[in-house]
Amino acid sequence: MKIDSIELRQISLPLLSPFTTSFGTETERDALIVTIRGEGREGCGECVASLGPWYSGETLETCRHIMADFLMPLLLEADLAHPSDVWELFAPIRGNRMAKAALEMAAWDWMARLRDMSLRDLLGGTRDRVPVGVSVGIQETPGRLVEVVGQYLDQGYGRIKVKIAPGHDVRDVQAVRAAYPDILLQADANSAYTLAAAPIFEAMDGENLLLIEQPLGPDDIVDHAALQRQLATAICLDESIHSPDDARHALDLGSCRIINIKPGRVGGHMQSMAIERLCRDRGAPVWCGGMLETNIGRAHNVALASLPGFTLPGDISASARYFEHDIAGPDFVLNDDSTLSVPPGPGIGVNPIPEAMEAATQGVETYRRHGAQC
Ligand code: OSB
Ligand code: MG
Repeated sequence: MKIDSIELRQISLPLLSPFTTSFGTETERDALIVTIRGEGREGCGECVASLGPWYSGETLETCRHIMADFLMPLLLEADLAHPSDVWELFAPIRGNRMAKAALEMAAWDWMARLRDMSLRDLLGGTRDRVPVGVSVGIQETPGRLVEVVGQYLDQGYGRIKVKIAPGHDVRDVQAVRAAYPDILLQADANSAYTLAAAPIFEAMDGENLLLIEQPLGPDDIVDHAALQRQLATAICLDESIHSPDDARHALDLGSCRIINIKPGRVGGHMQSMAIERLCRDRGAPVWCGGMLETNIGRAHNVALASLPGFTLPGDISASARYFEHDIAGPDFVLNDDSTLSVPPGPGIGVNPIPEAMEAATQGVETYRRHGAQC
């Protein structure tokens, strides 16, 4: 199968409410939407890098550069039999997993549509509905956090994740736990601490948390292993896991017992599936993380989370949690069992809404295959 053209569209969408983590406050989501066209079909992916290198070293600008100057020339010359070939095709380029993922995932959507299949079926997903929760940003006071959590519980979310950072940790977690003794609750530090902060995590050990996500350095697995030995609560790694090898090393070392898989962070669907398989073989639960995606990235996450190893609720909230006017639809709506339904396809099962896409667009570039008829 040959690709005729690849479009990169930079978009910006205001978030319905600001999202504060240990690395800052986001009030809008900027992203690159990738559209692959060829053989009479098109497929979309979303680059989840941010404007700045806060969560990851990649930014939207480095991704644009790596995609345009290194990855697309390979993809535009390829004759693809299956989207699982894209990861290998990109092997000569090191790192830059968010850039690779955006193109690879667009290729999965495109090729699922060429076969008139859902992405879920092409990936080998086994679920029709995926369990989800909501990730709640840092609030000004523990009281305000309890209020915001209460609003999401009222909407039907069965699992709450609270963001923590120095000054917003033990008291916040204790306040939410005291208000809601029985909910599934977890905390995400986004690498805001060092091993010297172990007492803070020991103080949370009695709060019956499902997991504590990425307490220490963004590439660390050694200190996390030391911390995990001191805690009863499971550590879950997010930032530290870039590949199936990272996942294997972390599980071997005892750095975590649970892994958050974000396809953008690990280089796309193939790498996500390899981590899911490895963790399933080891009996380690995985769940699908989120990057405040539009419905395009969300649809990819929902399809991925339908694989059997994704046994914990994902950070894949309903569309209404993020933006007023998403660039693609139909919206994802929360089912009454705190799940999202996996779209029946074709492909990811959501399509761009041209007017909304146009309104959010900051710039568009199109790259064509030599000799393509368009
Ligand atoms: O660490 O999981 C994270 C958003 C941006 C960067 C990092 C993270 C997050 C989230 C958002 O938690 C979850 C969502 O998309 O709903
Ligand atoms: Mg995280």
